[in-house]
Amino acid sequence: MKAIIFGITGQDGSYLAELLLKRDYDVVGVTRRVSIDTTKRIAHILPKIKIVEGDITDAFNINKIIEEHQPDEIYNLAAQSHVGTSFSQPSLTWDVTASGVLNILEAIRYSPRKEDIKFYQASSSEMFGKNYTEIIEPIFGKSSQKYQDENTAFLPQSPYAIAKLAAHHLVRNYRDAYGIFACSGILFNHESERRGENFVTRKITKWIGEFVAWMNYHNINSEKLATVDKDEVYIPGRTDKSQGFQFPKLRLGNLEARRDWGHAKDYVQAMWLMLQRQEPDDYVVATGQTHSVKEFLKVAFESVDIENWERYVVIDPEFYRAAEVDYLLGLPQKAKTLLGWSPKISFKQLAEAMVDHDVEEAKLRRPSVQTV
Ligand code: NAP
Ligand code: F7E
Repeated sequence: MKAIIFGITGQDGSYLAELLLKRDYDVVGVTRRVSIDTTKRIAHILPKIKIVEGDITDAFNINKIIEEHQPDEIYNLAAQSHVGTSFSQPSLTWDVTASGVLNILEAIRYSPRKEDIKFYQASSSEMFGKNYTEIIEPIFGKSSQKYQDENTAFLPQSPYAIAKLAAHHLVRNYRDAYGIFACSGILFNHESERRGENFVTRKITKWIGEFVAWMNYHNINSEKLATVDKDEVYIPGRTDKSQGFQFPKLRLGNLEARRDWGHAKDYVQAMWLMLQRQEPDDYVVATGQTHSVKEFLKVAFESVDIENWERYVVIDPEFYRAAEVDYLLGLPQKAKTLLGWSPKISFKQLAEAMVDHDVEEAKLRRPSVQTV
């Protein structure tokens, strides 16, 4: 079997490539030309992958790649995937995240091998935006529950979500109109040790890693922290505060937002399973649990024995969004029943694994212990 992965250098692309290699696929990864090396996440498997240069906004190029490599499966994970950035770069977001998908679908539509190609599109829970379904009967042991599933109407809140929704409808339309085996996975937030550093979970765990390394470097523990003012954490050791050891606090936006967070390793399994079914379809992939950013902060800080995370966080309106998605909780019943899929890694395990990884990584950058 041969698969093409668009977006192989991203978080999900790296885990999916590992999964497909384990299943003896020939993996072709499409990377765009940039001025620095973007293959860090797949460096360990690079010799086993065929890398080709391509950009999903270039229709001719995409067509050529698909014709040349004759894949059995195509996974489109490429996108401008940051919701905040989509407010400042809506046009680019549209070109990559919506039009790019059309380019791939058109290439499949006119391919002489159309019948033999299965296509996966990375749809997103952001498409639900402000909407949810509410039931009053007991579910999950509670008397009422708000959730999103395949039947919940979409109400996107950002240029990213609107581009993803356009792509989602294109996939459905090309499936109905041209009989293409095309599936959309409506994936809720999934994170990992390889998550991009400007998504909230990784931003938090990277900060913790650097902070722990900084404390170790200066040979201090949390009780020794002297003054904590608005923007910096200070440690005594010099004559005045301006010369004392200091570390910038963690600057975040809306801490009340709730997300259904799972681990990316679990979620790429669901992508593959969708393409192994007899019929193409769309599936919600989620854990069925929701947590606020505050809850993530608590679990992440507690995993390095810091109880009072509030002392280290500054609310910075720069990270607020023009329109916010407040609540996401996915019900993955269809994926459980039809794909036999369920997540293995819990919220707490996810946060702890990310913190452990970033503490270790920061240690390598700041290895020695100095005495104050
Ligand atoms: P990611 O880490 O941001 O990776 C995005 C990938 O797209 C990167 O490989 C990037 O390449 C590539 N890319 C961007 N623009 C491109 C272009 N014009 N042509 C070709 N490739 C391009 O995203 P992720 O977290 O792995 O997510 C994978 C997909 O799932 C994305 O479509 C995302 O929108 C969607 N999704 C993610 C989540 C989540 O929680 N992670 C949830 C739902 C849906 P570079 O390395 O060169 O930048
Ligand atoms: O934000 C809040 C922010 O950027 C989560 C993408 O993979 O998942 C991801 O989109 C929440 C939001 O992810 C900061 O306002 C607070 O409410 O980590 P995020 P996202 O927007 O949910 C979906 C499913 C995708 O499809 C996307 O591709 O956290 N938040 N303070 C912050 N967010 C960020 N980034 N930075 C902050 O400082």
